[in-house]
This record gives sequence, structure tokens and C-alpha cells, in this order.
Amino acid sequence: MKKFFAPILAALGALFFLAACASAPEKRYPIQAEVVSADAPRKMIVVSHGEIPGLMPAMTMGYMVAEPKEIEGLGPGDKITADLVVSDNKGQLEKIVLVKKAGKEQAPAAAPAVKTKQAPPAPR
Ligand SMILES: [Cu+2]
Repeated sequence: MKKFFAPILAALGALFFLAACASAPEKRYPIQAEVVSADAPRKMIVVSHGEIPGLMPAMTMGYMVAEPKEIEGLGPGDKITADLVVSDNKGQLEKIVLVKKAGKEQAPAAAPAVKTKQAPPAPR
């Protein structure tokens, strides 16, 4: 899997790098995380991420995202991978990929109605 995507990701990374044309060197940290909430209009996502070696321990925190399109449709419990790109004093997530959608068996919308309304006995 990873080998298959590597060339594509590398190409995308090169594009981002050229587009950024940044003076400050940026650092990239691949992360794995679980979505707590996603807000595409505000380009914000709150995730619970694992340890990021050399940067921070596992925690729940909010990040800006480079491409709001990438978080449209994401919801609580979704597992993602992404690149945390840190430059100057800010960090944002790029290349957000949905790895595993939150379990559908737990979705309340699909749950069958447990309370069946029984008609009261007809008065005689
Ligand atoms: Cu963090």
C-alpha cells in the first residue's frame, strides 16, 4: 500500500513545496489520528493523535488544515493519516487521508427503534 502511494505523495509534496515558496524551512511529521470533530468551513479539525516523535506526545488538539476539501465528510471516530507540516510557529495538516470510517454498527441513525408504541387497550 505505502509503496504504491509513495510516488504520488512525493509528487504532491513537491507541488506543495513549490507552491509554498516559503523562506522558512518546514518540517513534516506523518501522523495517525482519530477525528474528534471536523469543521471544513473554518479549515479546522480536532484530532486525537498518537505520539509524534521529536515534537509532542499523544494528545487531543485542533489543527488548521491546508485543504478544507480533505476534511469534508469526516466525522467523530474516523481514523486518518496526515502530514503535520510545521513552519515558523504554526502547524497545519496536509494530505489528510481517511483510513477507516467510524463503525457503522454504532451509528445511531441506523439503529432500529427500540420503543414500539403499543396501542392502549380499547375502553369497553
Ligand atoms: Cu498535538
